[in-house]
Parts: sequence; structure tokens; C-alpha cells
Amino acid sequence: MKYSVIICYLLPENGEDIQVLRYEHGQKYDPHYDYFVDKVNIARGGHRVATVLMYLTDVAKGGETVFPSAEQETSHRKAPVENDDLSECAKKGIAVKPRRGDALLFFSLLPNATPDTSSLHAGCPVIEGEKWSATKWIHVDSFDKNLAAGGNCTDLNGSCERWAALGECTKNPEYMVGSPELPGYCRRSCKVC
Ligand code: PD2
Ligand code: ZN
Repeated sequence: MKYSVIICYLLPENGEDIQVLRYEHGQKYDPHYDYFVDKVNIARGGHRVATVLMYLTDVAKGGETVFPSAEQETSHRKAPVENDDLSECAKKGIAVKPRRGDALLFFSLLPNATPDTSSLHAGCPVIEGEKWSATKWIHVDSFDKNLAAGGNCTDLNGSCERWAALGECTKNPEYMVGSPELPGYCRRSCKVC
């Protein structure tokens, strides 16, 4: 039999700072992927590989996190009666009802490190009560490191040349040039590499 072993490290330095979200009645998080498709975001720590979503409150009605494109394994299917508890939005996919103290871990990349389109997810509208959650996004590499900065001297934004001509390298050095720890996005156009 052919098989492969996948080793996935979720190291502390690969994580972004925790982001706390508060949803009031009617508020939601539209469907999205947590992985990025643009070079600039991928440059810092590479793709987001995993998300840990912590629920800080119970929510009386709504506020579920729903995965509309995911397929549930038959062995993990829940009893239909539990569905009564879910909002209409949550019934459109696999849903997790927020419960204070619970955490949801999901992956946005496939084992071959390419984006997993079935990781599409959303926060359903809060129907009753208030929802607080905390998100920890974890990258494939250190989030303190700009992977594109290594030896190659490149711009990470198509507008770098124009911005450099307008004097942005000196007006906005943090973004344009950066520092040795966290190189900027327009190092080539700013002639610092
Ligand atoms: O708070 C949520 O349920 C939620 C839903 C979708 C949070 C995120 N995405 C996120 O922080 O990425
Ligand atoms: Zn998300």
C-alpha cells in the first residue's frame, strides 16, 4: 500500500496576533477563505495554513460558523434533531454553533500545500444575543519573516516604481523599505537591494 506521512508544524512564531471580533444583532462575516491569493500577503510567513477560532460567548440564536462547500463524513453526521437549533444560514453547510470556551481548528491548505477551496466559511448573522470570538491565524512559516526578502531583490507591489518616483521611499520608509527584520515591499524600486 502506498501512503505518505504529512507533518504539519503549527509553531508559535507562525501565528499572527489574536484578533477579537464582536458581532451585534444582524452582524455577520461574509463567506471567504482565510488563505491569501496575493503576493504581498503571502510574502510574510507564506500562506495561512490553519485557523483557530475561539468562541468567547454563547449565542442564543445565529452566529454559527458555516462551511458551505465542505463535505461531512457520514460517520460524523449529527442527529437531525440538533439541526433545529441552527439558523437558516447555518443549514447551508457544515456549521458550528458558538459555545463559550469551545475552539474550532480548521485548515485552509491541502496536504500538498495548495489552497483548499472547500475551506470557504462564513460567520452567520447573529439573530439573538451577542457574539464574541477570537481568531488565531497560523502561517506555514514564521510571520516575523518576509519570505520574499531573502536574496532576491524584487518589488512586491506593481505600483512600487510609481510610488518610488513620487518620493514614497523617504516619505513612507516603513512600508517601502522596511527593516532587516521585516523588509518592505518596494526594496527594488527604492534601490536598497
Ligand atoms: O467569527 C466567526 O465565526 C468567523 C467566521 C469566519 C471568523 C472568521 N471567519 C475569521 O476570523 O476568519
Ligand atoms: Zn475566516
